[in-house]
Amino acid sequence: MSDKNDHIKDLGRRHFLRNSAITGVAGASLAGGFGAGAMMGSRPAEAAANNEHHVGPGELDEYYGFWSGGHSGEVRILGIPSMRELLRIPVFNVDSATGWGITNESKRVLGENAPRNGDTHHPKVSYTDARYDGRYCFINDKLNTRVARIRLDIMRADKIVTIPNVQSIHGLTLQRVPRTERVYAAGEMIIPLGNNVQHMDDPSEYWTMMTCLDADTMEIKWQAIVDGNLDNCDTDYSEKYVAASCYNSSRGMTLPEMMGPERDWTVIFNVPAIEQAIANGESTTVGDSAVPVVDAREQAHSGRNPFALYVPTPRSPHGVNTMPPEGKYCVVSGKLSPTCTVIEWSRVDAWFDGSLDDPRDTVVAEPEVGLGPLHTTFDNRGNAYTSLFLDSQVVKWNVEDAIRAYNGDEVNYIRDRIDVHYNIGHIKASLACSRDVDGKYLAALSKFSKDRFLPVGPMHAENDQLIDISGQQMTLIHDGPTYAEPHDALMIRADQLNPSQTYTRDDPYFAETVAMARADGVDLETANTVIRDGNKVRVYMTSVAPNFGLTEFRVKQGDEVTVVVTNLDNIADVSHGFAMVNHGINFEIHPQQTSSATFIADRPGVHWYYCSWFCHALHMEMSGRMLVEPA
Ligand code: K7E
Ligand code: CUA
Repeated sequence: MSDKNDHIKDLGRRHFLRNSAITGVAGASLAGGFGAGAMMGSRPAEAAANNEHHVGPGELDEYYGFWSGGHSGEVRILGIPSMRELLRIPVFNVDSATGWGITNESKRVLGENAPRNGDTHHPKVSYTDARYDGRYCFINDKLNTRVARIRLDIMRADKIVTIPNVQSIHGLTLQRVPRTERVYAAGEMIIPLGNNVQHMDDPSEYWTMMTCLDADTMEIKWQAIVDGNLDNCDTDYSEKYVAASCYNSSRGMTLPEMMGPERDWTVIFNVPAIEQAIANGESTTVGDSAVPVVDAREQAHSGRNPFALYVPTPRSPHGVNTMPPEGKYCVVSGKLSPTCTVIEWSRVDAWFDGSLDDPRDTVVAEPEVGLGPLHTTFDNRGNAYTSLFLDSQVVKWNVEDAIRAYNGDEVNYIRDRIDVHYNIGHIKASLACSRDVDGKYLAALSKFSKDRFLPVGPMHAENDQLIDISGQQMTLIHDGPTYAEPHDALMIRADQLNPSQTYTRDDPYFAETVAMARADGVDLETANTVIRDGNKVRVYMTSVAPNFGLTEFRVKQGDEVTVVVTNLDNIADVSHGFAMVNHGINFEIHPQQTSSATFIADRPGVHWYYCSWFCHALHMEMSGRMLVEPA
């Protein structure tokens, strides 16, 4: 498809954003200071010549990919390597196809008055012994300061928690061993403690916190007050630490103020020390919240801070990623510095136990990798891969060689570079956040697609690219247009997930609806009946393709009507939908599921309902009438 002229054109376009970004944001100092390795030329990306990665019609993918949906508020599942989109899991948004945000079951998870949009960034799948166990996916909402848990058997969120005392949850990460018992959520924006209006005009009193949730109950265990804005975070491969990058260590309110310092820091929280202090009663609370809070700010401690280690890190650092399979190092990507900072976890132990004094002595390498390093991922051969936002490249570098170079050896740690299209953010190699890291595929989530796809108006597709990293050189094998704006992704092996094919009748997702029926004396599997309770009317019906158990029901104008549908079909993929015309009601009822929605019958007359999921040759005929008598 491409010829030499296309390539020249491509070079002209790809450097546009890089140059404007350097002059516009980072200033002159950012362009300087490159080692010879960093200047090594890159190969333009070419599509793989052969089709060994092609997944043919009817063939199944090797990996599940979990994609954040960004400001669509959802999480998506892709098949890898085909990059076929398999599912969208609505989380913080409203979804008409499934009825998420419309059904009573989803409203119980979302909260009746909670916002119905979100900004999802960092999906994380739960672990047992640092391996994916396929139980849950956790996801943050940067927009409305929430964390959600998605059950991976039914692919629906079952808990959504609003985090108190902070604004904006950005980084999200999980305890890896012995299993995921804790979820860490990094608060980004700084505000006065308790958002106390007395300090509104005094930014020196603005702070944020790291939050720890119990992964089993989704209750908040504790929060730790910290200096500077928290960005991304990751844990080690023990139960001890969570590290977060911090930008805006100067706690500025404007961009020039935020850009001030040459170094910000990586802050590493000592979880056992924090939890011991709380057990000893050495915590406080903030505002109306009952969550135990410890003070991990530097100025709160006269001697060594027992809760947090602040490692000076250049400059507005962004991604934080622990290197598999043993979790020996943590790589912090420099964003406005052309470097990555490599921290050795055992030296973090040494700092907390007092045998190391200078926080910078936890750093064992600081390779120069290119312009705008945002996130780093890994293969199983000791190599790191860093996304370079400004260079629009992925750079592959060897971690042990970078350590040798830091110690003064003449060694080129850069292994390869590949162009991506364009201005990449997150990057993730297959299984790279787990012990099972296998070094086969790398997803590169590019923020701009410009000329890679047919134009569709001012809003262009994003471009999720797939790169084969199994060889010495990286090979681009797929461009995948995607709807705005995925931030992060991860890949787990297909055998590490075992989703349900149908619901079970005792699923807790609709247990409250079942309890409501029981209180009404209704057996959901047999009854097709209408229960009146004052001006509240509960309509119970079954569905079996192609019939609803009730083809009509009668209510009075102004009644609050709750329709409860139980799908008795027991064959995988035979789903029904219940759609009430002109009432904004549509929801899914999958095999053996019970779903319900409540609305006001505010207009007299005939109102048709119909099945909205294609289920049968007589699907169009699967319908009924709500007859509303005038008040
Ligand atoms: Cu780099 Cu929110 Cu993970 Cu976007 S963040 S890129
Ligand atoms: Cu039931 Cu379509």
